[in-house]
Amino acid sequence: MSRLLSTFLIAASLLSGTVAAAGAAPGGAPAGVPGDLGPPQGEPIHAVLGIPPNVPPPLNRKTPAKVIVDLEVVEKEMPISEGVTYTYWTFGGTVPGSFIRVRQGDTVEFHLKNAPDNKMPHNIDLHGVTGPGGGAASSFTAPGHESQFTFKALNAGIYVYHCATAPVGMHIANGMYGLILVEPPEGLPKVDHEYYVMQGDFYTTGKYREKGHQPFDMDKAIDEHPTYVLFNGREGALTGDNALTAKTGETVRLFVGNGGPNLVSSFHVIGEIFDKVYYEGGKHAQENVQTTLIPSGGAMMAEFHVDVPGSYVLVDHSIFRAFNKGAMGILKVDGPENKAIYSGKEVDSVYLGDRAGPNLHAVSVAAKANAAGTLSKDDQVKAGQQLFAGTCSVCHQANGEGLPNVFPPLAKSDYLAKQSKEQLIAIPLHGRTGKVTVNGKDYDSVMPPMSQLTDDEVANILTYVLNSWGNPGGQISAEEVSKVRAQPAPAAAGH
Ligand code: HEC
Ligand SMILES: [Cu+2]
Repeated sequence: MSRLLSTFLIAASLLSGTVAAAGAAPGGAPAGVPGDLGPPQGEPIHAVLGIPPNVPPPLNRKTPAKVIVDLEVVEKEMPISEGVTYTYWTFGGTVPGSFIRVRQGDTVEFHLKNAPDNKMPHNIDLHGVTGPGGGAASSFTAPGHESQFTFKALNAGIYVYHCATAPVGMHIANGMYGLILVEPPEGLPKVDHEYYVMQGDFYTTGKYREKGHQPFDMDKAIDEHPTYVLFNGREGALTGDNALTAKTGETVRLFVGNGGPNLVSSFHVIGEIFDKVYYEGGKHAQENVQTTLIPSGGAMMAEFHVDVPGSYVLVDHSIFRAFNKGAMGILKVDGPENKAIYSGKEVDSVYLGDRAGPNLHAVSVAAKANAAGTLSKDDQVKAGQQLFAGTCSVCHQANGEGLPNVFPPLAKSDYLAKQSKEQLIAIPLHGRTGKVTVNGKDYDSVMPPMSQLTDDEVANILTYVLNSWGNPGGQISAEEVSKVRAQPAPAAAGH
């Protein structure tokens, strides 16, 4: 039995006494409404809201209270990826929205404000509310207005809230979702860290990582064909300097929701096993879980202890979403090695490539320079170096030397030096198969097409390759790549 589990059982048995006592209190639970713990007691309390990935502190309250929640809808432009911006609609200025924490039996007075310079009307449907529309029916709010409604939180659990104003899918796709935790009367077992993570799928007119401002694409959304699948609304929200943290020997509780609007998440943490998962956000826990399903508009709570230092990667295990659409986060665990459990060696570079650190800075510098019309060869080389590390180095190696008999060298490659610009651009776009002789050695293998790269990414990578390791130099522009992309792929490159 895990330490966490035994702690929980002790806590539960101690606290079941408290619950019974509360039920027997004067003016206690009226008959007939399960979950009602009686009228609110004491002065009204203003809810402390959690800014993701943070969760407000445990309530440690023994009686039901009146809790006032103030939540403001803010429409604003924010980065969705390095050098890419998106106009989000938010609850509280962040995606996901502010984390709300109340106790079962609380009477919640909800104030929804729609900021005056917003363009759209909004409302809120909280899945923890018993009542029509989960509050949506009472909270339609025009820009510059405020709505108020009150509900009693009858069921303990972790619940999604979201905007439900037409077109509902669009409001959700723009980031209008968050979580509300209704603590059981006895509270949750104590842990060292609680974190707030929410998955969402995003639909932009441009490709994944295509630079500049990207508008919402309704057709892609209807086709359920996301450009990005993200934790906490932005690529890199939980990696590099933004990684979640813990120390060896500590316990962690993750509240993970899925805003959708379309995808179901196969939520997994690479290298960890969840001691407990309160699946679907409800009362029962499954133990020793590897991957748990989180439906769109659903949530779960996972508890585990960390024993071995290193980086644990949060992913949607529908794995293209992790590596090609952004659904990745990191829990960084510090502490002494525990070789009896794991021999050691970092997982970062194995799994993450360029996403391991916040190292795409040069890429956004190049994107900005490109937008301003001042892009220099040097900008391209620097951006290309970072992109090469994430895309090409796994085979051709960081120093361009390749691997004998398997991956040909790009460093001082006589084959590369002979190619026209068009031929060179076609290699990453269409891949390469068949026999090729590089520096006197024959290779007969397959390089897969990397057509997911944008025009400027291909241009920057090739400019970097041309200007590195003694190669002949030169410069390739995004326009040149775009022209080659528009041509039909050669029937079989290399034959
Ligand atoms: C999955 C492994 C893999 C990745 C990733 C990869 N390549 Fe290759 N690359 C190969 C193989 C294998 C060949 C030889 C193919 C053949 O036999 O025809 C090759 C050939 C080449 C060649 C021509 C031969 C030479 O050495 O000059 C170039 C240029 C090249 N790759 C560039 C790139 C660039 C740029 C990237 C990143 C955008 C990249 N490759 C990513 C495996 C890879
Ligand atoms: Cu809305």
